Amino acid sequence: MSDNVFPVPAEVAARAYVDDAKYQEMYRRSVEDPDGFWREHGKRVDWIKPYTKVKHTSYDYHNVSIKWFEDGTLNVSTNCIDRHLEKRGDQPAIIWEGDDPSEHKVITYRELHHEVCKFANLLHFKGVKKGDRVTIYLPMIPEAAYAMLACARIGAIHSIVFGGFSPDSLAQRIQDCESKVIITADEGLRGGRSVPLKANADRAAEKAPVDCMIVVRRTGGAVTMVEGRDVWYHEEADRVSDHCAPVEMNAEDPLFILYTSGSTGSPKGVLHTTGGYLVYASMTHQYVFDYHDGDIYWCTADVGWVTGHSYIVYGPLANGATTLMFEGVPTYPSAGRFWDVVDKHKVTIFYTAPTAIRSLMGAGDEHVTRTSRKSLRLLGSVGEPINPEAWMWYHKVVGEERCPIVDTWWQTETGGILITPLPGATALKPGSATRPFFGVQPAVVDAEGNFLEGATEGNLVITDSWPGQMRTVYGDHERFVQTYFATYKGMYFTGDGCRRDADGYYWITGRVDDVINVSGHRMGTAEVESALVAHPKVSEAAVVGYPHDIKGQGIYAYVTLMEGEEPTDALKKELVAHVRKEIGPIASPDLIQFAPGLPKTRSGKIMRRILRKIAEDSFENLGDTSTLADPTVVDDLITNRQNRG
Ligand code: 6R9
Repeated sequence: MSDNVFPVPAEVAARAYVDDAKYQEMYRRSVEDPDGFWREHGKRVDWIKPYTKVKHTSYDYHNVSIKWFEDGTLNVSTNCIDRHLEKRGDQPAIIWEGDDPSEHKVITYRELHHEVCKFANLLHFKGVKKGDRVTIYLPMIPEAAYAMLACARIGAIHSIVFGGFSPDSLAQRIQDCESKVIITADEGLRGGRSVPLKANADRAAEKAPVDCMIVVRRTGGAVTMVEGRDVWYHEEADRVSDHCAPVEMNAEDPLFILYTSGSTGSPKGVLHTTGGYLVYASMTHQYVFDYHDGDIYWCTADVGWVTGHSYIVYGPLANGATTLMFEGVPTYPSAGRFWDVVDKHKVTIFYTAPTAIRSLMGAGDEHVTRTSRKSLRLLGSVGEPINPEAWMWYHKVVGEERCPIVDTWWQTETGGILITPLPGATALKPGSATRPFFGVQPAVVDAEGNFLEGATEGNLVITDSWPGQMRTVYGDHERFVQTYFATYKGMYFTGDGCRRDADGYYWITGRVDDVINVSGHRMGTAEVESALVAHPKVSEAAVVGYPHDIKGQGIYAYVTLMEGEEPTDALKKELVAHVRKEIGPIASPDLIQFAPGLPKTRSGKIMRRILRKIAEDSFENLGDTSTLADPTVVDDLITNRQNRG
């Protein structure tokens, strides 16, 4: 191994579920005999009617179909709660840490059962039935987990919309899945500031009417309740019983929809189902984080993203774990907040995103070193490639060289982690997600789809299904097939590029499509473009990503104005505000360049390759520009570029 390598520490190997030999053996079996492997591991969840069939999947372009455990029945909420009650009734299921450091709450499995049953009964009382869609637009409060599990208990399909999305984005997601119920809160609280969730939901509901809005009281801020439509959660929950019989679900019944950005069109409703998802989320949670009884596990994601679904709620709770849920932000009240929380709750496993690591790294080591962090034994990273500098800082300063780092590569579509180290088995290389999890068969292909062998670089595909894979795009199976199975026939295309080294380690290099990754949040450039052109002064817009020290990628927008409009700084601000309003703050352009013309081919296609280079401030080698309709536009773009150095 030529790179900087960190071998498995002896103490870590000693307590881990798998060492390298066991990994090799289990991995081999998982790909040689997937049916046998998953027949055995599917038993980790409790089934009402055990499955007899295991894997029934086809990646054939003409007939893409993915089914796992298809004749089994189960309920996700009983797997996450009821089955633990006997042994762990008094064990904390959720430790909630508020935005304000003086606020925290511990919810035992028994209390979780009580809360989820009440919420489920309330939903039932409001007419929600099996298969109905429920939109959840909540801050990071325990009620978010109760609401998810309550839906699962009665067989409703939840669709969580991140609290940072605008009313329009929320409306679009309500409409797409035809949800008739929204669960929201009066306000969210982040970094001492309130987020007007109920007011946003009201505005969304003007465009996408719902029958019922259930409002959780978080801050006590003033809201308008609409008679006949809106109810307070705390008032209604008092009226319903805390017993609720779980609904028997087929393994392939939908569990949730989660919208995610792609390279074209509006966000896609990624659909995950019940059995395979739970088996996969719980198994990866146990093995990747080497979760043992007594661990205090903290994933800092928001439940509005897939990481929150699989690794705050479903995976950990299915394993009877103690999962910490954090309402706030990494820098409030100080840049030492994460480590204060680690010390306060004696967190042993900590899972966060590179963007947070980079921003805390910039805030200075003293925020870290003033804390103890003795409880920590494992660190994790997710959401984007972690640069080796950030990895080294995380390892040295945060983990004091004692804690392995699991750099976990996966996607909303994959349901759970696909490429990752296992702490007791895998020597680490900073910046590499290392090796595939059990049952995952990655491959690297060239632009034509030819397999590239050995040490190589190309596009990352997965050649066979795993239980946590998404099943379809909600309401649009053809879009599912076209997006993931049409580029390279017979394979799942991830949209990511990667390098594989001589040791067979995978290094994810980032998206190869028109998706940008801003602070670990996926954003389709097309979405930002359509928000920009919706502004009356904008005639055309092209959006690309560019390297950003903290965010990983920043949003760079080239904007052509309508005839006669003045390109002013005030207008730039107005455009940023406009995008925030249309999509949400996470889509705010970092840099806007007014461009009298965009580089286009004679057929009118924008040459993004050129725009990317200029945004990266590396325009010496723009490649072939001979197909441009008007090559002179490029000079103007370079002269007026916004990212210098
Ligand atoms: C879980 C999640 C998925 C995209 C994915 C890739 C990037 C995620 C990564 C990573 C390098 C890692 N990504 N984890 N890149 N190393 N460990 O983030 O899902 O929001 O759907 O984003 O994020 O580009 O394709 P999602």
